[in-house]
Amino acid sequence: FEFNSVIVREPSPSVVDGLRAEDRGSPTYEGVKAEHDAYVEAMRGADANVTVLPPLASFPDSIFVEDPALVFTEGAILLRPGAPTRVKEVEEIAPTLRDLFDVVLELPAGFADGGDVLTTAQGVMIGLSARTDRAGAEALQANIEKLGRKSEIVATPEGVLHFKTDCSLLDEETILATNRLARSGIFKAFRQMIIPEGEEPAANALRVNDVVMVGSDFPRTMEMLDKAGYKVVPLKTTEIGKIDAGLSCMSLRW
Ligand code: CIR
Repeated sequence: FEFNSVIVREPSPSVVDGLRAEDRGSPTYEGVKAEHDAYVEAMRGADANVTVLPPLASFPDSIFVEDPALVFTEGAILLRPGAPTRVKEVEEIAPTLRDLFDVVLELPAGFADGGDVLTTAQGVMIGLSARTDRAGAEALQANIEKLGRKSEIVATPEGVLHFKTDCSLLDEETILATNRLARSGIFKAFRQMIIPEGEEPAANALRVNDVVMVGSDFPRTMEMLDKAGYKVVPLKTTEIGKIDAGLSCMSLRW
């Protein structure tokens, strides 16, 4: 959770057409832009150097730069998003990663979204989902090993978009998770904080240096983290939430 550098991409007006599993109404471009602007400010406030990429009108979901690539201090891995409309986002972000990283690996097989990958000090967890298949997860494991890290393949709860939709890292030994994911027992090596019932989308929080960014629509989660001593930065996620996104989705961090 200690990061010097962050990449984000400005939303395009086409973001209103972003993918969603269930239609709860489209977000407005102005609303997404305001949430994104506040996010970039929060990143700078957390002492990260932010590279802001230009909007891509032909890719409505390209604001969610976490999905087409995975980055570590040791190098970057270009992924293959499991949603057909998102596959070519990889070509769009690749030149930036080749500029910024000495080592850039490619996924030789399968599909994998960065939203399914949780990096912890113990190792990298790769969640199988509708976007990340076993071939992609195994190819990703091989690449992660080349970068000198350990990884394991785990399950994402049924009907949940990404593994990290339901969990985030709070510090070296603590995971914030929904009850449905925590129940599976995969976080037994960690201390767990469980999301209060009804606030499940708050599980996609984001620790960056000394702050934890949390969706401001989730007061009970914010209070729980605040009481536990975390420095909570509330950020509005109402509009991006309509297209199944949360706070980790909008950046690559290393
Ligand atoms: C999608 O369905 O791909 C986007 N509408 C949301 C992506 C959210 N990304 C993430 O959780 N890493």
